Amino acid sequence: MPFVALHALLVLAAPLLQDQVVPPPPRLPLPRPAANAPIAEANQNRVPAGRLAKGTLTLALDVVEAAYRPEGTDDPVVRILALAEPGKVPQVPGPLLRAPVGTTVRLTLRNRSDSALMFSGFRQSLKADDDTVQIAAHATRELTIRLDAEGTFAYWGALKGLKTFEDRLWLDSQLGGAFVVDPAGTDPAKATDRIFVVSEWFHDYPDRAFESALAFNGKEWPHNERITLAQGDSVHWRFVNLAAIEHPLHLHGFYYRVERRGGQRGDSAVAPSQQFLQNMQTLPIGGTMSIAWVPTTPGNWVFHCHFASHVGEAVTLHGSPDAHTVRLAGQPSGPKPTVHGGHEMRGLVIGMHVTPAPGYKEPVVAERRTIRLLAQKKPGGLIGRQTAYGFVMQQGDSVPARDSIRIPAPLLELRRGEPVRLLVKNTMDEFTGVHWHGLEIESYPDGVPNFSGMGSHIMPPIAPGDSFAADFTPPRSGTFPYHSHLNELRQIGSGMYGAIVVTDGPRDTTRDHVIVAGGGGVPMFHKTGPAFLLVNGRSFPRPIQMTVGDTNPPRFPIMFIAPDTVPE
Ligand SMILES: [Cu+2]
Repeated sequence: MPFVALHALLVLAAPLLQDQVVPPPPRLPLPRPAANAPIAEANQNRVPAGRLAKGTLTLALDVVEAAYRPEGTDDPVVRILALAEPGKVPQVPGPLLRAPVGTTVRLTLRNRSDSALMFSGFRQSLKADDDTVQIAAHATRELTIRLDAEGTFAYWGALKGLKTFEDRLWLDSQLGGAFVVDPAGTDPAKATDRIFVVSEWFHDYPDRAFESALAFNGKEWPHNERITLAQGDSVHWRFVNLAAIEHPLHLHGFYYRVERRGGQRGDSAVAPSQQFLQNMQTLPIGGTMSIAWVPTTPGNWVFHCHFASHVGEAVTLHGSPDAHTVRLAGQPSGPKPTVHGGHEMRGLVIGMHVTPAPGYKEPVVAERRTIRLLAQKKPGGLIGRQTAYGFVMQQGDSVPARDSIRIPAPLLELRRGEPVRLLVKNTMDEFTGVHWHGLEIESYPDGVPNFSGMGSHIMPPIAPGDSFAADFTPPRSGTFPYHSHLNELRQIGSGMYGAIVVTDGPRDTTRDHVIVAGGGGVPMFHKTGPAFLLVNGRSFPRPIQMTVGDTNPPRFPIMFIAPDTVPE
């Protein structure tokens, strides 16, 4: 159902075009749960369901009417069907099925709801093609599943009669969970990996309006679990995407390897030679993925979906905190941004605290090369008279004009191992923060306002008129993006992005043709077209000159940062 997400964006886009405090979107009537419906608990997927003994996992799952609260304790509650072990609180995502390979699962599935349902994933053999299980309202089915393949799988239910996985919307959207088959001889109760299930509750209304909640393990940022990790300990995470849209999942500060990849038809190991170091991988619709990484630097870090709308207000039921209270310079006494242990991101974000190893000391650097960047706005600077947002570099003492910006932002040419200070001054009338994407640096300069840092030393949002010094030493050469990390849909979408090229030695500028593609206006998917995607700042980029037989052949460091899903 990707088209739905695009509609979501256009609804969001309209009010963002005005350069003023944006009023909260109207609250649409939400399907209310029955007064006696139990509130589902967020399932952290740490405790396997059922009873495992002598090679048999015996469990029962009931489908029940429930209430779902994806945000905080005072926030909206909506109606869902949920899965529960008998006598226990229903869970979102559904109970974790986990056992070693070779186990036989004896599952009693009871439908206590008034809806006829279909389940997928409870197939007789994990090597076989998927087979579905139909279950009438108030019926019970006894199922046997042979766990004859290792990996990360999913099971999910839907209202009977739906054609595809993506047709699930709100009532049946939280029927599903992770299904993990461990190597033979392992005890699932002792597993130290973590499992994150993505699910989306989505209700559409006339005129393309919608309400949506998008969460890892049933809760939205900032209301979800903070993960504590020890510096240097290897981390293994599994992901299951039960939402009807894919998610580019980005890890700050570190690189991960994808060890396994799967989907509704199975799960397979990625050959070690193909396990590239990466900080972003798209989790497809219905897909699974197992990643491994090592948090080598302490502090606070985020792992999040890189679609701006999936970490924004569009995917919440508009509970706390209200992202629309960001203060403007003209209203210094106005409401402060509401911050619940985090910042203005919402939705698909996992926050981590990496505790320092004994004796860890932040690097002390005597001298740094300083690069001055100004974060600025230019009213009417984009196609459609939208305000352009961007950066400009200050050379020497001459201050660039307040509305001078460049899209893409100035190329930052850094040397591997050379300490730099990126001094960002915010001349805009709104907050910002800048993230140096893919650079393995300390947490404080990483650029997530109100979260990056360690202990009580937390990076603030850069207020209008303020500056922020991001001090770091790039440890790896390559091409990296830098971009806003606040109000991403608007700020990145309107131009706050650029490339960093880190080299080991002098950069051969006669050979390098840096290509930076990104947004040229807040995404408005009902007006798709080249105007909203720019290549090197232009709808129709200039051709690159090359010479046949050149002994110094050109290279193309390429960076692409669309703020959100690209129109089809
Ligand atoms: Cu996403």
